Amino acid sequence: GRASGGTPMKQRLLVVANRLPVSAVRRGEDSWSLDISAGGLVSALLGVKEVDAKWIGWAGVNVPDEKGQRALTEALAEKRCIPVFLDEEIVHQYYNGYCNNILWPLFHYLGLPQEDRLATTRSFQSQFDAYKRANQMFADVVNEHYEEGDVVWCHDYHLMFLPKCLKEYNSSMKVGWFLHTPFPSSEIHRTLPSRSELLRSVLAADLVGFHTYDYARHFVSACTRILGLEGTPEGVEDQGKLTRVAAFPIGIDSERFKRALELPAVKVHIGELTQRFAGRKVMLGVDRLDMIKGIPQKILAFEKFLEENPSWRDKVVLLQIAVPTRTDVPEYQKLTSQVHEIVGRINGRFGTLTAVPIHHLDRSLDFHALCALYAVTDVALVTSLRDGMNLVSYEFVACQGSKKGVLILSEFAGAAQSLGAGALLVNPWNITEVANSIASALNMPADEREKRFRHNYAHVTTHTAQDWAETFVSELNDTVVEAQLRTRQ
Ligand code: ADQ
Repeated sequence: GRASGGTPMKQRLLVVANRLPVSAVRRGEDSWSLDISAGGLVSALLGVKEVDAKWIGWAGVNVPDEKGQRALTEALAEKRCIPVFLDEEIVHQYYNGYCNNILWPLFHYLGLPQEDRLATTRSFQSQFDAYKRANQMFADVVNEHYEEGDVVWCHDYHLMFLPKCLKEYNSSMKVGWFLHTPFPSSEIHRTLPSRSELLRSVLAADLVGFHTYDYARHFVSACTRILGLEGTPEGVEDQGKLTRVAAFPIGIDSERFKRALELPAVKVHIGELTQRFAGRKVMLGVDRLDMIKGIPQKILAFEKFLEENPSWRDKVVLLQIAVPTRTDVPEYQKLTSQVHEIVGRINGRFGTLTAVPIHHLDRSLDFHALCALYAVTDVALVTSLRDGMNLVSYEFVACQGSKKGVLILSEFAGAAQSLGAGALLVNPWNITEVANSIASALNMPADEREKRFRHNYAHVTTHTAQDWAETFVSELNDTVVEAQLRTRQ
């Protein structure tokens, strides 16, 4: 469209995700302080010049009173954010329950919850009902703010029911859905009691996107085998209606990392770290503390490496930075103590009075500290058991301009498809293989490191988050136009 002045109007994009990219803290009855988190998705969309993006999602806080809701809505409006208010009960059932306890483990091949089967199957239905109710609440807010011509981009496994709700409101709405996790083999998806309803709802979208071609293929197989629909090279067809399915591998804003490394404060920090670990090679792990990241397996592999390579014991250090997430879920608490126990045992076994082999931190680092750490690292260890993409591997590569360190990467991370030729790929379940890869990485000659780095660096700097967002949005526009042409024929 065009504004009255004749200047082209930007297309409006409504980005719908479970969480808004802000953290909100209540300061008084009607005052809020907001902190925008500059995560990947935010910087990706800031970079897309042709669209005017607004965010719709949950602010992560319970606001039971109307006055507080009004004040938060106003404060968020300045940040181009629109809140969806979810009460505690629905957060418990929808977010902690259906999303994090059922879909997240299932999509990462960890299966459905096994303990207390009866209780699980009984609560399963109520959790799925809450999931649908929550998705409907997101749809209500989208519908309220939707204007003709807007593009609506739904994100992730929290909102698989959303495309259907949106199309029920308005069948001409342009709706895209993107999954940030893997989509598992259809044999895994088949075990989900609500398997068909979720697939049908996602198929209501015009465009469905995944990180890799394999995930897209799994999704199409699930639709053909479970729903009996027809898979075509373009996507999935249901009675003449095509849902386009494709791979859109995400990237990072690599320039932001390069710029950070030029800052005086970051350079000082790099100098300090270099001095602190002088004479030792630095190995690094940065993960959310989640089962899927394979943190215990990684640390056990490092132990095996120390065991078999005594000459390396005082020449290498592993820094494992693990941000706690979902801390109210018992499984995550168990994982934390398990990791602490293993780290303690290994430090007791191989530490000396002046040095320990593993530094484990249970917290997140600010962006500049993270960049400095990436820059001084000799070997990064990404050993996810499953991971949609894994951006840590990209961020590490973006910061290695001078060091040209080695990336050890799980073959079960989506990033293995893009960085596989430059990384040392491993099966994270095979502790011996990972230990051997650590030895190869530490002993790798400079020319081979350089060659591998060049490959990865070229990829990370040319496949950015901005390209990803632009490609998805323009493909969504094209898909809708093609569909209109087809129906007119
Ligand atoms: P995540 O599972 O969160 O994302 P990842 O892609 O690695 O995994 O992104 C994590 C982000 O958090 C990175 O930007 C990283 O810098 C940051 N981070 C992690 N630990 C940190 C720490 N200790 N301190 C500071 N920052 C930390 C999901 C999917 C992925 C997919 C992304 C994007 O699980 O597979 O790549 O979405 O689609």
